[in-house]
This record gives sequence, C-alpha cells and structure tokens, in this order.
Amino acid sequence: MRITNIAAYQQAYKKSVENPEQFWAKIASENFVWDKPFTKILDWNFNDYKVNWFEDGQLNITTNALDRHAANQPNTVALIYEPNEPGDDSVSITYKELLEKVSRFANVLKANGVQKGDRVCIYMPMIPELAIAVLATARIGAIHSVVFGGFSAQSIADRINDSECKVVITTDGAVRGNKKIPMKETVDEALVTCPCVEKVIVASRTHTPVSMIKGRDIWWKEAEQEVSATCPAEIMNAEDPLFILYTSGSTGKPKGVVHTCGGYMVYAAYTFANVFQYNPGDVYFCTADIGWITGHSYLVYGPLLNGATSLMFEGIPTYPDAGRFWDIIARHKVNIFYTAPTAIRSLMGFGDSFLENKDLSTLRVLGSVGEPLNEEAWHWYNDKIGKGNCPIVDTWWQTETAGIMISPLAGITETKPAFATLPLPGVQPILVDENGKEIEGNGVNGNLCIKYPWPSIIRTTWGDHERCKSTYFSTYPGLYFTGDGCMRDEDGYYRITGRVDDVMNISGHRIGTAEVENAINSHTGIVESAVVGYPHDIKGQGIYAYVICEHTPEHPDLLKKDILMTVSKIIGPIAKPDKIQFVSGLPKTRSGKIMRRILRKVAEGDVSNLGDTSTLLDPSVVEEIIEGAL
Ligand code: 6R9
Repeated sequence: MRITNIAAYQQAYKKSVENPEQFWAKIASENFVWDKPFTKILDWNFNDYKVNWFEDGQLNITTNALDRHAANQPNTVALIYEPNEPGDDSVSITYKELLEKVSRFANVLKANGVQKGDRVCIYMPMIPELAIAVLATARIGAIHSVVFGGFSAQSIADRINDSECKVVITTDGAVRGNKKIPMKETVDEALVTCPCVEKVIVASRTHTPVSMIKGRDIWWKEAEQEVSATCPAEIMNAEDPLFILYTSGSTGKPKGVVHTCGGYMVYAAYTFANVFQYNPGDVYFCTADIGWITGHSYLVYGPLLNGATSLMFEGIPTYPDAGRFWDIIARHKVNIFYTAPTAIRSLMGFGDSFLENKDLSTLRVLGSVGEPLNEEAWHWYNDKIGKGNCPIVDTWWQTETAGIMISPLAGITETKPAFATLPLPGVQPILVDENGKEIEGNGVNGNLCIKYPWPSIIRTTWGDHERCKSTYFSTYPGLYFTGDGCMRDEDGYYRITGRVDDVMNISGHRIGTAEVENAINSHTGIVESAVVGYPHDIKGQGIYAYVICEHTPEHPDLLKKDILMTVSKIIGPIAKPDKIQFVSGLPKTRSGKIMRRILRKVAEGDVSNLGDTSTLLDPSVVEEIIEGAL
C-alpha cells in the first residue's frame, strides 16, 4: 500500500477517484487480517447520513496492530516510553511484550464486567498503561472514550454520562514538568454525578495517597495478578464502534465523535505508511497526547498497525528546559518527528542555544498538525531542526476525519511553506461559496468540504445522529462540511486558513466559544459574555472574553482571576481566557444576535474597518468596547 514516487501518487489518486470502492477494497483486503473477509465495500448517503465500509467483514484491530507483529517480529520495539524526568530510564516494550500486557489487561477488564459494546472512560497521563488500556478495551470489543488528562472533573463527568461509561481507568496522579497533578482525586469528584460507573481501575504512577472505595476501586497491578496473559481478540463487525472521542463544535456541549473498527483501521494504517514513509527500523516520535485524535491515530493505531516503533513522551517540551524534544530525538535516534505548530513557535521563541550539542542527524521526516503552520515557524523547523534535509509534512485533518486528509507524502510531494498541499488518495476536497456553489479552478478561496466518503469518516455523534447530520451534512447538502476555510492556489495546492465557524483553535486544541461563554456565565455576578479568538504569537489563537457584570466590579483584577478559576473548574485550564474585558453591553442586532465580527476585529486590534454597524440595536456600545480594548 506504500506509494514511493509522485507518479505513483498521481496514479493512486486517479484510481481512488474513478473507482473508490475498488481502490479501498484492494488496500483493505491485501494488507490486513480479516476474521471474515468483506464482500460489501461501501454503502453511503450524505443526505440522510449513513456510511458503511466493508460492512460484512469481521476483524479485530488489535489482531492487526499486535498479534501479527508479535508473530513475525516479536522483538521489534513497539513502544518507547520516555518519562517526564530526563534522568529516569526510558522503557522499551516489544510487540511480544505489548501483546501480553494488552491481553492481560483485557482480562482484567473482562473480570470486572466489561463486555463487548460497553463504554470505558480512560483518564490517564502519557504512560504505557494508557496505550495498553486503549488497546485492551479494543481487544474485547468494548468502546474507549479517552478524556485528555487536562480536563476538569466536570468535563469528565459530562463525557462519562453522555456515553454511559461502565468503567473508568485512571492513575493515582500524574507528573508534567515540575508539577504533580491529581488524577484519581479528579475522577472521584467527577464520579459523584456519574451513577453509571461501576468500577474504577487505578494504575500507580506517583504513589500519591488516594481514596479507594470498597467494591468500586481496584489497583491495576493487583488485578493483573489474578488473570492470564492470553486473551483471544473479540471478533468485531467492521461497522461496530471502536471508540468515541469528544470534540468541541460551535454550539452546545462537546459531542462524541464515533469511529468504527474496519474503516478506521484501514485509513489510519494507510495514511501513516504513506504520509510519513515509515521504513522498518525507524523510530517515530509523535508528541501528541493520546487524549486527542492525533494520539489515537498516529501514536497508537497507525504506527502499531504498521509494525512501527512509536515513542511516547510523558512530559512537556520545556522541562527541564526548551531542549527536551531535541534531547529525546538525539538519545533515541528519532527518524520521524510529528508535532504541533504551537510547540514549534514556542521552542523557536526560546532561541537556538537549546539546539547546541543536540545531534539531530537521524531525522528524516518532520510533521506538523493541529493548526496552520505559519511561514516563519515553517522555516525555523525546516532550517534548524531539519537542517534543510527533511521534508515537512503539514498534515490537515480533524477528529471527525480520524486520519490525515490533505498533506504532502514525505519526500514525494513538493512542499510549500504554510500549505498542506494535496489531498491523499481517496479524499475529494471541494471549495464552496456561502451558498454552497462549487468554486472551480485555481487561485480561489472558499469553505472546505469533502464530497465522497473515505473509510474513516465520522459515523455518528454518540446518542444523537441528528446532531451529526445537522453539524456536518446540512450546511451544504450532499457534502461533508469541515468548518474550515481554505484557499487553492495556482498550482492546485491547498492552504487551510482557519475555522469559519465559532470554534477556536488554542494551541491546537479545539474549544467552542459557546462552551467558554457558558462557563463564564456560570460565575456568580456575571450577566452575559461573548468570547472570540484572536491571533496569538505562540498559541495560534488566544481567547478574548467580553464580560458583562451585574454591578461594576470593585476589584476587577480579582474578579478576573475568579472567572479564570471557574472556567478552569468547569472545562479545564486550556480554556482559560487570555484577556477579559468588562463591558456594559455587547454589540447586538435588533434580533438579539451578538455581532461577533465586530468583537473579533476589536480583539485583533483592527478597528479601522468594522463594516456595517447600522443594524446594531445600540451602536454606542461599540465605542465603549473599542475604548476599553486590551
Ligand atoms: C488533527 C486535529 C481539527 C481542526 C481543523 C483545522 C485545524 C488541523 C491543520 C489545521 C491548518 C493544519 N487543523 N490540522 N489547520 N493546517 N495542518 O487537529 O484534529 O483537534 O479535531 O482539530 O484543526 O481547523 O478543522 P482536531
């Protein structure tokens, strides 16, 4: 399934558009182990949304990610764990060992009542047990819902309740940089409002004292003693759910994006092999947390499906100093490195001294994901990290797409700074105007849609198929709408320009403006708020909140801190506004809609051209807002 030159890419792309079913059927049947081969390839409808790939096929993704490699290359390292403390030993786990660990923990889950189709919430730091928990859940046909370790108790509870998780897997605590972070304690707080949870399995990481509730809470290590290290993989239908991953949209609470076993497996494996051009023996380092889709597809599943060696890092890029990534690359002789623009910009800001004496000569491919990679950061990445020798793959995709959609193939596609370049085989992008009319030709801008299903397209949003339909398939009937704006230049290359909806991208994390507003509004004394994103040097976007209080605050700075605390409690520290401006009113239309366009302009510091404000109920609030802008 590996494409090795540009002509082969063009040929594959052509085939994938002319006959997508045949294209994917060949890849799916030739490169994976199926317990029962599929005979149906694709059944789809973007209007009354439904997509089924390889529907009557049966498989288990862990057979493909573990068993076949444990048989063929048992001593190849599957996972390298680099701990938070640079002095602590890293751990290498071979395919044979990983299969045993996953099987053993799968038996622990079974012994604790988890059955096929049950939901399991995983809230853990970046330690091997996290990857093991994910794979063990998949092995027994249960559905994992990983919640990023930085989310608050309230966010965990919302996610657990939405999909009625039966079991939660966590740790006693976490370490990130020089901070110790409670995990079990946060889970305990969440579980006060989660009647569906029957068992909590706790892995030990920090030896922090934790409460262990009789009959509910069990230690991972102790539970493991009582089960065997072999566990047959549950045979799944291709369209059975594999996981749920919550992500923010423009309205309401985060939604549970559902991906299924067969299509996800095929697409994650295919894109990993082709975008990164992984060769046997390479060490691949993805800096994403498994709590996000990048960690799911390109730290765990994609690499393991390819029999690769995947390095997971527990800590942060700036601990003990801003040379940590480069140190890891040098020590583990990393060949392929995949990170986020926000990390690149932040490390660039620390200066080049942290690169001194770091041998980066093993690097062959550099990747970027999560937000636009601006030109300055692209050049620094290219010159200082890649030494001009490593192709940069700027990969555009989403939680909903589950795999990379638009990206260069490393060393094959000619790159261009700030461009995600060309669609992968099987991906049919289309740009449309506001009315959904296709914008043809090159040198154009529009809203990015996809017109044909690829194997790992979102199947539904958990418990609410209507929401899936209305969010992705109703704006432009017949098309999947990404929520992103995009330009296609004279060469037909794609450049993603950012979200066109009310979703912000803060350090590569998706956060809905409505979510932050709801959190702020729940603070005592707050009447209303409006939140927008604004350009931020490091984070890509920062959060700017306009807040109306019941009474003029006596201690505005204290109130700001309290509001930050509330947002942190309700969502998590990543959603804390960077700027809070107290205002007496918000620019609203006569029908009561907030004109965010104006608020965005003010937050950007560009008030020269606010556009038409004549439809505002009270234009004078705009003056006040401009005067008080931060
Ligand atoms: C994988 C991931 C998705 C949103 C997406 C877009 C932005 C991701 C990008 C990019 C420009 C890239 N995005 N990759 N923008 N260039 N290479 O990040 O998933 O967390 O769901 O975010 O991120 O706006 O719509 P997710």
